[in-house]
Amino acid sequence: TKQLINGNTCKSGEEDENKIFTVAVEGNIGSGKSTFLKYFENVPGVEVIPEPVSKWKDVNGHNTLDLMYKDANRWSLAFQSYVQLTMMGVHNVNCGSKIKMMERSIYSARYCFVENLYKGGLLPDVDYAILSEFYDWIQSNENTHVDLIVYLQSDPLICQERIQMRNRYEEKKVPIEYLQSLHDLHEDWLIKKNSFSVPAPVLVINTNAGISEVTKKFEQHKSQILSYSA
Ligand code: DGT
Repeated sequence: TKQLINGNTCKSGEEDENKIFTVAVEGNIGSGKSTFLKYFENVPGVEVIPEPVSKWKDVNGHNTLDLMYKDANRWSLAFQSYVQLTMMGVHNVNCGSKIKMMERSIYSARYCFVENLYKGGLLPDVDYAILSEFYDWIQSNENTHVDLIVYLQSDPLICQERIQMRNRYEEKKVPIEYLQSLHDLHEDWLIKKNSFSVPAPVLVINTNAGISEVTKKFEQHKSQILSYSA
């Protein structure tokens, strides 16, 4: 067994690593990634690896997610360095299942979140340069291969409503401008394809509707997603 970044363990070694089909689920905050992953958690042959948010909230007793939201200027470099480290860990997990589904990836951390902080003036030039060099090193030396990106596309106003409803205290003050800008960065990257390289084919699922309709859409896309890995 292998220790996962989220504290769970999973089998490794018996399956040929190359046969694992990796799906990265991308989308804005509140776009429905957790609902998507919850749906696929019970599908045979799929291993879901959640985003390491719980680690970000407890780095030796420090809640770095909260620190970042409270004072991004001060804490973005520390937070994004840790996100990059933990995401690299998730990319490296080699599960016994045929399909590995991960929430976000090292790509969206760099292309959407780091970029957003930098463009918003919350990440100084030098911190941006360090994170970028660290990211480039990982790309050259580590395996962060992804076979498919599922992009959950959602209106930023709807994301905001969902964030308000779930009421995570760290996210209480996330402004609509932040969500709009993150949305635009996802769209530039995955739809317009005019910003950063896209590491895998993209399947777009619109998640503006309510939970039951969105779950139906996930159901409809299930066989398509499973067939990609066949
Ligand atoms: P969902 O299920 O689509 O509503 O997704 P969430 O909100 O459970 O998950 P996600 O990935 O959108 O984000 C969890 C929190 O962590 C959220 O407050 C945004 C934040 N976050 C995730 N990745 C990064 C990152 O690389 N940088 C920054 N600054 N924040 C991040």
